Amino acid sequence: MRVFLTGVCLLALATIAAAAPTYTKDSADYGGSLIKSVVAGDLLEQAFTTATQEQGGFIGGLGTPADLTDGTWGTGWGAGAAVLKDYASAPPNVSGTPALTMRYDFAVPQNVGEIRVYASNPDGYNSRSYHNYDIEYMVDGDATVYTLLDQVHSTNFGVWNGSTEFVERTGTYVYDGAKGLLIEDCVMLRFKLYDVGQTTGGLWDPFDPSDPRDTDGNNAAFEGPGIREIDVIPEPATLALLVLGGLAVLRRR
Ligand SMILES: [Ca+2]
Ligand SMILES: [Ca+2]
Ligand SMILES: [Ca+2]
Repeated sequence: MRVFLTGVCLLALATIAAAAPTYTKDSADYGGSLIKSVVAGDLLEQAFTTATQEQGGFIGGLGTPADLTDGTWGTGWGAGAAVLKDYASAPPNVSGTPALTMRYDFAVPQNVGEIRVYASNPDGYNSRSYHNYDIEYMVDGDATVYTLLDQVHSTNFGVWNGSTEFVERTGTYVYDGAKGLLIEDCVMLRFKLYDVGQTTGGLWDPFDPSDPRDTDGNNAAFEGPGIREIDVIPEPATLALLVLGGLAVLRRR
């Protein structure tokens, strides 16, 4: 019996050890809905978070850093939405240059449960509906910058919007299913968001064919995504404590 239980424990440990960040791809056509909706009041909207635009930017008049974390999807290309700059990886820049790099610092370490990014193009089928990004992070008491995931992309590279699929909006949901906890004691998150396509409708990676990171044989994507929001959701246990804390406050009144 002891051998059996030890085996079960080892299996459980192996399962835990095998846990790793992964993500779900989501998309919907005009009139449709994504599985998840933009969240207001998540960790990127707390007062103690500092947002820094480290590199890149937006198409003039079509976005600011605030639009990425304002808790709204936005209407058309108005407030709440942000179109990232085109031609980020084109000469004189190098292959793989992000269209925008945003860094968020937490004054108080946070337990992150899930990260979500959403994009859409309200004007018709093309690559601005897609998105592609890297996530880096730091934890409390450690100066190392870790990579959580690279090239989180909303559909497969090479898919063509308006022919192989018809998509107005996309979402990616990053999580660690085995633990329910994605990053413990997180003090910094960095998002490197890339251009996603060309003037028609494909999703391309941001690397030239000469770049060893190239996956699709196409030149670097040069059309920016229409980002709607970046949500960072607390892990469920933290969320439960927040709810319990809120209930305790209510009871005291
Ligand atoms: Ca939000
Ligand atoms: Ca928004
Ligand atoms: Ca490529």
